[in-house]
Amino acid sequence: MKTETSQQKSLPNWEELLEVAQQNTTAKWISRPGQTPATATISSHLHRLSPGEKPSVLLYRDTHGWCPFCERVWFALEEKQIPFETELIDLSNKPQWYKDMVPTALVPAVKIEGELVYESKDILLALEKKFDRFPLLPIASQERSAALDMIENFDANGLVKSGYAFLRGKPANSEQSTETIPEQIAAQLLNLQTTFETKSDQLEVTLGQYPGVYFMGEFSLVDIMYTPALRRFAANLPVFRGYSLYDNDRFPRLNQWLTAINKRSSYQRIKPSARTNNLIIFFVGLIPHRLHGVQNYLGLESPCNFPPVSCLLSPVSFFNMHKLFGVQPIHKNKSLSVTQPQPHGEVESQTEEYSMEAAARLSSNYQTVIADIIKNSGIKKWVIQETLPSIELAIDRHLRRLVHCLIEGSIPLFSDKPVDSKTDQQNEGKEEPAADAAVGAIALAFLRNRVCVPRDMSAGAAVALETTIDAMLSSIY
Ligand SMILES: N[C@@H](CCC(=O)N[C@@H](CS)C(=O)NCC(=O)O)C(=O)O
Repeated sequence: MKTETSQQKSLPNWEELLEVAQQNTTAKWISRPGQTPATATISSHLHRLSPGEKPSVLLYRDTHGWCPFCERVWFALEEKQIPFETELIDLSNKPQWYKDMVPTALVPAVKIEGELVYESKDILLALEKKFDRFPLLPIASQERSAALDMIENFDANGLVKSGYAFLRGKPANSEQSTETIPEQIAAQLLNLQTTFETKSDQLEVTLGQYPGVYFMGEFSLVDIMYTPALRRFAANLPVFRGYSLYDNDRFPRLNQWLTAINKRSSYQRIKPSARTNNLIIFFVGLIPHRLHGVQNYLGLESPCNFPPVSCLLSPVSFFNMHKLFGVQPIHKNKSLSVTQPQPHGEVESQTEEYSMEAAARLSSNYQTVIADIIKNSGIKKWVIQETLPSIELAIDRHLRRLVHCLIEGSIPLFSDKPVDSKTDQQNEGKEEPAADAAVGAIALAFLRNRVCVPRDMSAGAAVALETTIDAMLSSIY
């Protein structure tokens, strides 16, 4: 990154920023006017279709991109390079037609050439049967049946259940901790940890059965089955239990596997960031069986209020939920916090493409972002109606600086104020630097913590955004 120089101080307008950013990113999103979220990622392989040809697969998945079962199907579709359309289902208010159509009423579901398939495992197998390009099951019959066994026995082996029990600090299926005395709680936690470790030892053995990093040697549906849960544990356990899977000498193969999955190119647009995975656990808490479909039950504001680049919850809901069900992050190690961006071993490479994606996402959606900051950051309480327009302009300018720096790859210094005729004319030289910095600090910190991955942008783009915001914030006063 270079430092912002005087030549770069003239701030472009939003249209100019959007144009440059869009020219430099391949990440594509479609608009969903009047819906929430107002944009959605699209299949990376739609361009394979001839003009006018409709994709043969329609994927129904959750609006916020939190569902680990949808993640499996989405991953397989990208891996097999199948062009597909997506329909987002609001799990807090499932449409009647969806409940009528899918017997379980759960996501994911797909239509393959109009034929409905539901349950993530069955969808993966159906896709495999229908689309033979880029096979995700071994060809050799013995290995194929071993892979099918592993897929079939995924739930029965108890690894995922033991991981979530350890994370919740409560035995599976219990709402209350069975213990109340600190020593007993600690003993119970140790028990849960031991069970999880024993299950993970078995996984380590399974990973060693074939040469190569993946379960079957070559990447397969078995890896896809395990990806969402294991990546969530790798992100959540350090924060909530002080327990790391990465760099854990006990699980060298699992470490190699996690690293390989994280880098797989088909996974880059799909994967949640560690930060999003932790925020989900922190805010939503863990409810057995119904991990993510719990918004209404918890009395949240309607998720329809969530703007597209934004996310999680209002501060009020945050505290209520946190008290009700949330898992507490531990503070034994001060360097760990719930918003810790990436666990060790999962640091995203910073490429220009990611910075451009973040810049494009923000500049295509800036009005919603500004409205979200004003509505939900708390800033509104401290300003009188007459000053609101100038606050809006100041936020607009801080966000354009952010996007400008993402595009330029520069480190923004707050003291180096760029010329911006729009706001400078309005303020007629009356602007107070500290007041302006206060608005910038609120807007940028709020935005950084609201981005939800992969819903709002890819994990790589979110890291580029966070890094640039952090650089801006560190020079703000
Ligand atoms: N066994 C199902 C589980 C799917 C599932 O639990 N989906 C959750 C979202 S993560 C859901 O649809 N929840 C909505 C609800 O419980 O009403 C599968 O593998 O597809």
